[in-house]
Amino acid sequence: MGRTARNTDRAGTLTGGPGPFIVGILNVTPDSFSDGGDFLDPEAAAEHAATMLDEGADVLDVGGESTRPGSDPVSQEEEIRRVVPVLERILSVRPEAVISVDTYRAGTATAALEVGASLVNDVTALRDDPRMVYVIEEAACPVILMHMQGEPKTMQKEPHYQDVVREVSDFLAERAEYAVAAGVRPENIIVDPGIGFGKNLEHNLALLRNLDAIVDLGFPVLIGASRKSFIERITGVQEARDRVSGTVATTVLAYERGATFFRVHDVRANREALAVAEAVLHTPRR
Ligand code: HH2
Repeated sequence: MGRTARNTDRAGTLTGGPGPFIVGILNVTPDSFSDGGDFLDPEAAAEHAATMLDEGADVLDVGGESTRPGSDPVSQEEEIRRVVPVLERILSVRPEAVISVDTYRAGTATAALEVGASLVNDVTALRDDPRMVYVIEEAACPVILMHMQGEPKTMQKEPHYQDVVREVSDFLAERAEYAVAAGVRPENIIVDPGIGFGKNLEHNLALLRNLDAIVDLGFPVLIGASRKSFIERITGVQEARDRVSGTVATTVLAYERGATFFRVHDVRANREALAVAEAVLHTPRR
């Protein structure tokens, strides 16, 4: 059995579990909104990866392109050039790491799976690259399907919905159906409402408030609210790195509403908050 098969099996066990699971963010980009430029060097990236694993991350999500509002895409070659050496370095020092690759390009996903990534995080929910669904099907690996209105360059200009909760849950149901029709196993699907992706403050809050509509689709739900600007709109905290408390609040509330995967920068704070939330929510009543 090759390394790819071994690693994807491991991720499958994870998605079948009850959670909660922490997905630690590792952006190998010069321009990500909160940690851009910090981890471009594979050595620095591997060190940060090890810290996040030690702090309790279950998965590391490695991305080579920023999708922050207004960002420009990079080429597939550049994305692979950023991501692959980092994956190799992390797995050489922490071979047990479960790594997700944050990409919507089939070529990047293939290259990452070949060097030992275990799952794919596609912010376009398999819409951008028609070959992506077949990469997922063949690797038999978990995939995160995320909702986004528009594209990163323009998505925050004027997001508009009649009924954001219904439209996002219908979209995720349709994308999951598409994946299953192409041979992706339903148990390998994780869905994500895409906090901040073509959504204003009210849209984000409506989705968090009514998360049960997405949980009811029957797939594990991932929330990626970490340090995002809607937290600044509420709290006034301008520096992205300082939005930890606001992030933790979304993690705990989303966990209570049924989400089980949390994509975060600050692993320790979110892990501790989830431990307390789990203890409170799961203690049997007398
Ligand atoms: N958010 C970002 C990137 N990838 N993937 C999923 N599934 N869900 C998310 O909410 C999500 C995501 C944006 O955050 P970040 O990676 O911190 O910033 P940037 O895109 O600037 O690299």
